[in-house]
Amino acid sequence: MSVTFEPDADWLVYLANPRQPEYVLPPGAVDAHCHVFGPGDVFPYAPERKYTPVDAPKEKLFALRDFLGFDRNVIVQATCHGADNRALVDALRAAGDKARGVATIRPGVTKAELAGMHEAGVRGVRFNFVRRLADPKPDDYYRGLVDLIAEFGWHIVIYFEAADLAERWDFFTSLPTVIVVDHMGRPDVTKPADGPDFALFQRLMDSHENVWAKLSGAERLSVSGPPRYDDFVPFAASIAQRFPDRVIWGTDWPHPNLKSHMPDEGDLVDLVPRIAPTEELQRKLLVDNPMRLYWPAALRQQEGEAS
Ligand code: 0GY
Repeated sequence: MSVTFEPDADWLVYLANPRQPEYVLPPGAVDAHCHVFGPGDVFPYAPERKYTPVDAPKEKLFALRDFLGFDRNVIVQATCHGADNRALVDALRAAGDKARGVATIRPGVTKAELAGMHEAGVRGVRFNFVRRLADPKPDDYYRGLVDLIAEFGWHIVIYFEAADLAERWDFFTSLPTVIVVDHMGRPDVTKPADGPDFALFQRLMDSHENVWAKLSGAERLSVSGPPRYDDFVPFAASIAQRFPDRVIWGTDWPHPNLKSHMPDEGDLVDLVPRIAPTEELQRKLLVDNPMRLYWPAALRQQEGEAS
């Protein structure tokens, strides 16, 4: 029997009809941070979830991908599905080679389960330290998971609040894989982008070549708000220009847990040329870097054909 879920009363729903961005995405662009939710009657939300969303099924994500002009998606397991990755895997299988995934796993996951996820397109795990979304665990818990994924060559995505960085510094900097930091570690964008708070995050990237950043989350970090998200831009632009080979970008669709407004993805895509002002930076951010991380074989093939 299927279960019906009632979304949170204050849940904001993604726009049905975003506008076409003015910025034209380069061929092969990857939306490297987005989610699928449910549908809950097919893929039930996790009992331990901290929020219940409105369904955001794969068909809507794929339609948005095509409308905006992206070629590919990286779908990140959202906390409302806990470590039940069935909705993610279903979306990956339906997308064919057009999507890769980042899963959530727990101790006890079997090698066969990991292999099945790998075969579907999972290439990373996400450790979520944001307390309103998950219950963060001691470092050793995550170290056990790192051991489990080693043989699959997966990387690690970490999501944390700016204040967690100092606290978990030793752990984050000891991780052996590529580390992708969601939403640049959630800086306080009311402070200067060249000030001491954001300097710690820049130091993390500067001193650790395995650390990458997602220059996403304008709609959840900005205080100045839509449509231009002016206060977000200097933060993302500084990282894009300083670490051009270790940045990726995503829409963050369907934008879980926003309370102030629901963004128009056309506005978000139009941030790209302000973050990455040259064609070369844009190509790295949207194509080369995510391809290197998630589709290395396809990238090698393209490069072989071009030479
Ligand atoms: C995001 C951000 C959020 C939610 C999640 O997994 C999640 O539930 O990541 C958030 O509420 O900040 O990247 O989707």
